[in-house]
Amino acid sequence: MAEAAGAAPDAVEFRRPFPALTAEQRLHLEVYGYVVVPGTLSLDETGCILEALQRLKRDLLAARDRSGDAPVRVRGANLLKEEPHHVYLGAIVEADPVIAAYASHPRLVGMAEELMGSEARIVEVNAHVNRRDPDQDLSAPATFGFHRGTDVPFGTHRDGGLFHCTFVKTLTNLTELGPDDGGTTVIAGSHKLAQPAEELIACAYRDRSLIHQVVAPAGSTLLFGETLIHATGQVRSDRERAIVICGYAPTMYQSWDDGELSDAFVADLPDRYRRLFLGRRHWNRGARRRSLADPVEEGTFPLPDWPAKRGKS
Ligand SMILES: O=C(O)CCC(=O)C(=O)O
Repeated sequence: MAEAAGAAPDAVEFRRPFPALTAEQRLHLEVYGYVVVPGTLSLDETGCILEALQRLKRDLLAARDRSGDAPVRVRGANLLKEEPHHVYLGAIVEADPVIAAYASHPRLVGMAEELMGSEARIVEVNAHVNRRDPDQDLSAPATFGFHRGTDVPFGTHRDGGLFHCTFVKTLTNLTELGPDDGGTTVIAGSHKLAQPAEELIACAYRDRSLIHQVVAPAGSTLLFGETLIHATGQVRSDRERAIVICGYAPTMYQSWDDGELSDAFVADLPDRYRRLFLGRRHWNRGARRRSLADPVEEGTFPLPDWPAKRGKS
């Protein structure tokens, strides 16, 4: 049976906007493979998530100090990288209610679905807190850990003349990002290019105008599809950078986070969030289609309250 275009097929609907991007934002995404949307979080929301991450980081480092070399988990989260200047926190979705709220933020989910061209489920939630690397020679031309999370032939399709990618991320900076503050770097336009990543990266190092970097006020979200070649930027200032990341994929895909949701968290999930958090054993992709002539769905979609109460929208 044909799928309906546009509308979410959810019976008990988790309300999110569609289209969630303005036509200009969608066009930017089409051309460069990424878009930065300012003000997705209010100052208060940004501050709450930052506090939650700092608390989690402290608790994880304290647990690691107690455990010696044994791997640690705190409220489901783990340490994916731990260096004096860079802590990478994994599987953080249950670590604080405000992080689960971030992953289910209606506008961010709507933005991800628009780029995916399908209904979304959460596949990973993590965060980076980093500072300048004391071993880096800042007078040399910067190099980055460029990578992509899926390949162009397998991970992308076109629909209605627009580019879509099955693996999508929202990266929200919780601290201000000026030009020296290590915002994410990307190779603009690489989201559509099936050439080997090494060749594209070598070209971009020869012509650095191809490397774009996020410079944005705190509470802004970088949206991209994982075929876009990207990397953590180089912090040159004295400021600490903190970003929270949610990865989304179609509902029939698996989670690739290195953690399992706890039974208690799953038992408490209201029906309207089950597909977003748990996916679905069904191959209907819940198509999402727009054209550039469709206006953005306006409206205020704040960070939801969490724990999400049953019956509340
Ligand atoms: O740290 C960043 O800005 C980029 C994070 C990243 O590379 C990723 O999520 O795959």
